[in-house]
Amino acid sequence: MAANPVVALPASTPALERVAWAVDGLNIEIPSWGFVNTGTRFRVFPQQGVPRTVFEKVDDAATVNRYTGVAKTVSLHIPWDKVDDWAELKAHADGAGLRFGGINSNTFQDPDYKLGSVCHPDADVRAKAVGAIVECNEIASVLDAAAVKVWLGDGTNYPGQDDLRGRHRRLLAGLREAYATLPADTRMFLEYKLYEPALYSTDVQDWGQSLNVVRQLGDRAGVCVDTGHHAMGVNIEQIVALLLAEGRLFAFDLNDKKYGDDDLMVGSIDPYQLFRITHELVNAMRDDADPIAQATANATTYMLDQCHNIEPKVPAMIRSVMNLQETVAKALLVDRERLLAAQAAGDVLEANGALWDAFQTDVRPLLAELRVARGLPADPYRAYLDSGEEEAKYAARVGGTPASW
Ligand code: PSV
Ligand code: MN
Repeated sequence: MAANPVVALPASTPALERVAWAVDGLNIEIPSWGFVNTGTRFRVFPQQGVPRTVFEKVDDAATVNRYTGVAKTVSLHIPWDKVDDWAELKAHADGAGLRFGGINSNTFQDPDYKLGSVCHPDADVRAKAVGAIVECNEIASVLDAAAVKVWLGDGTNYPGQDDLRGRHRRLLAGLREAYATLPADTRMFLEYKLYEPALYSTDVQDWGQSLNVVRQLGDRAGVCVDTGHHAMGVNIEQIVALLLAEGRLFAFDLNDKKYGDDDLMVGSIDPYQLFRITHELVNAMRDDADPIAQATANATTYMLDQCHNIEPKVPAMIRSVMNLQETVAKALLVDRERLLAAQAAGDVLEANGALWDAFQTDVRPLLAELRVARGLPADPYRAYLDSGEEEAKYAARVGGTPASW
């Protein structure tokens, strides 16, 4: 399998040693588009020091890794990150100590995709969309990337606009064609989203639809859960648990939200929800009785899919990595024996207490110690701010066209 530097968690490790997995085993993938100028549909606010090329986006991802030590892969988005010479980009990433994770297809911005991409009523547009995903497969092969990620903006805005079963048939046909050209050691992630840009029906709207499709594609296709892509109140950790049980939870796009698909920093709005999600993953990693869920959890990709519209981007990314790392560390502290015993005894409060006690633990001093022992700064966020690198970047990146939506 191509690069996914997650190291499996040994199932029975003492609590404090287990926490070290959050520093040594965990990998948090950084999206190239997390460093560009973004905004809402009302306004993009330009920032200083924004990358002008994909090489500079890779540099920013490498900075996040240099300070945190756990962000060893970077995702690309095509065509945003297209270059003439992929070997040059690969050499650049190698030199910066990074590997490529997901290659994300973009079939939502070209004017031809107004009525959809692989589900479009017109066969020529469908062929173009399949071609865009196939191109990502080829790029993944050249870059030795771990995965190709498909998110479709496909859907309709009005009842009756198109035939819903017809669109489903086109979806399956198009993705089968694209999957057939997936490099042998690469995985395909299919992301779902409740709505937006389509406002009435979305062709891959929820985890059930994504699971149904990936099952029909093959063993190397799995579901990508973007935490921002659910209706309010949906129990995301239960979706995670079920997808682990089915062996199809392949990836996360992590971010936080208050209302819609807000793409805020992971753990910034509802850290307990993030804890409940990471608990399901760690719980599966430690569950020798469920080898499918265990293997699936150990191979899951954690990517940050965030837009830093008003906050400085590299510090925000470092903060997000730390938020996730701290939350995973808390999940690693759950006393699983206590939890299982309480569940078996039907002791509701004791079982819930096993989670709550872990969630309430301040793991920051322990993580600081573990980082220092590995030659990393105790507090990566503070160390980056104190380094002067942010201001140096502002001075160095003058002129050219900052990457933007
Ligand atoms: C869609 O909202 C999404 O979450 C998909 O992952 C896209 O590829 C990404 O955002 C970037 O626009
Ligand atoms: Mn996403």
